[in-house]
Amino acid sequence: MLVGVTSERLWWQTAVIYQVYPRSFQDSNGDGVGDLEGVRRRLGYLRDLGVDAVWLSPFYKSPMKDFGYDVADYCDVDPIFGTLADFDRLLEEAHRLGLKVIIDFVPNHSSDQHPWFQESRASRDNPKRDWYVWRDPAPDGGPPNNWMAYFGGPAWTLDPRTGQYYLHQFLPEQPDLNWRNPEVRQAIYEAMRFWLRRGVDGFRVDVMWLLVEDEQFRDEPENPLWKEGEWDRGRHVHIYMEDQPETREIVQEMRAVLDEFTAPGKERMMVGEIYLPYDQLMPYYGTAERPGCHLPFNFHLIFRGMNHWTAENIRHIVEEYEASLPGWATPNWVLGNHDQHRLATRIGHAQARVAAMMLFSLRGSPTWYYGDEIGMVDGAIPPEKVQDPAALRQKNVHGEHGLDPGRDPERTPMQWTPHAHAGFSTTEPWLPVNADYPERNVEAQDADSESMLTLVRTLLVVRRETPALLEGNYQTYKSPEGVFAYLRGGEVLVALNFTPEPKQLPVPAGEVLVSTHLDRYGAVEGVLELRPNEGVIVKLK
Ligand SMILES: [Ca+2]
Ligand SMILES: [Ca+2]
Repeated sequence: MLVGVTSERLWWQTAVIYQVYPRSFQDSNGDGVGDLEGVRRRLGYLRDLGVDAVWLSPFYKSPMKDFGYDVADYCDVDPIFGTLADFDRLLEEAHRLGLKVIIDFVPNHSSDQHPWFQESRASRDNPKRDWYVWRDPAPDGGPPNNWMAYFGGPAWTLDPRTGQYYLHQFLPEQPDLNWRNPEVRQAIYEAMRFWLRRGVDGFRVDVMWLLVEDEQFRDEPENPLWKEGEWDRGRHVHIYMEDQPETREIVQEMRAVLDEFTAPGKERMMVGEIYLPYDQLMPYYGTAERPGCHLPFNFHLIFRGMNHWTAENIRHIVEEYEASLPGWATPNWVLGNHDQHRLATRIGHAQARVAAMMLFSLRGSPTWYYGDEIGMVDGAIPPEKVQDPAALRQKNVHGEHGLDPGRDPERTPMQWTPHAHAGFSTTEPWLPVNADYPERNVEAQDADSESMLTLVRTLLVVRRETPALLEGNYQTYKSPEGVFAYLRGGEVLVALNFTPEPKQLPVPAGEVLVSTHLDRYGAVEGVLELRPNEGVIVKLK
């Protein structure tokens, strides 16, 4: 009997979420930048790939100082990506194909060009003054405290017009909203309702753990591990800029907004971007009585797993997570995104296949980054082509080693075909297409029965057709060194060889559903022979 089955499963509890970075997915009008109409034209590809939901990185009206994570209007589309009508067409088409649409939402900060900030900075007595975080200078005229920004330098910028500093956890062009102000909360919730009324299925909420800062603006303690010349923000331990208790209250309020629009068969959800250890991450789920974030992102494979990609380390991360989760909460896993180096670059092509098998066979909702299904690697970005504002701002820090390309390498255009500009655009794209595109592209891998693309499609078919992989519980299965194995629902065995050596795993009788090598099926009994870098899913008898 299948172990761990819940009586009623909601779509987001097992959904495979596919992240599209709209600038880089498909250009439809020949300006070299991807757009919403381009995404719409590629929805058939995503349906055939077998994902359940599409997450779109920001397409809001924006001066693009941080490529759309600086929002100048929460209720409009930037002309570079299209129009609201384009968005509606995309959404309608996605729903027609059975795909959910999750949009990025950026509530921590707006653009400095947002009318709210323009008003707020106009005078100290403006009604919107308190919509952002303003403080007097320190006695020496410097910033109010020692807080540092993510993208370098102090988290405070002096606005000479009114003689006060404003807070920005990111760029000076991204002032933090004041989440202690109830009017701000209501304005942001109303923007969420704007998209929920249009029909979006949910939000990926940007930097959810940074919404609120310490009310007393205390200096953060020094980080003893930080060394001169390293990342500015690493100087301190972030006990006052991050993960303040009030944030969880706000998350529950956001949940209530989503619940206003949730009906049976029409559940809305949110995924929260939260880079925290498990004990600090779990409270974002809320409680069974008063739930918070549906899926607080579990980034541990990215920031603890891939630096040390061994069966033992990954098993430890999975077991620790499974043990930390409240019984009613839905797990989630992710291997890459627009801020992290590419999966295949970090662990190699052979292990990227093993990682894909693991991601799609662990419990809960996995998120997949565009292009990883064809094994795209980090792009080589010549110094004069660097676009990432974070990298450009850190230039001085990295000056002696040349310019760090920041997050551009993982944002290169999707490689669709072996033709000009990889089928992404009819003109030179905003970032160079990777040099390997003539061989590595969707068209080529579509025709190859053992390609990474075929593997991902096959894994998603197996996942859909195997109830134990969707709903069964997780149980570690005893395995030799270098192998991570687990049972799902007591009846499906996943065995993953993290090494380039052959391995043997004692198993009861079963049948191979899929191998990462895509070349073996049929019965196994007694011993499962794993080839180098091979993962196998076995249905036990
Ligand atoms: Ca375009
Ligand atoms: Ca904040």
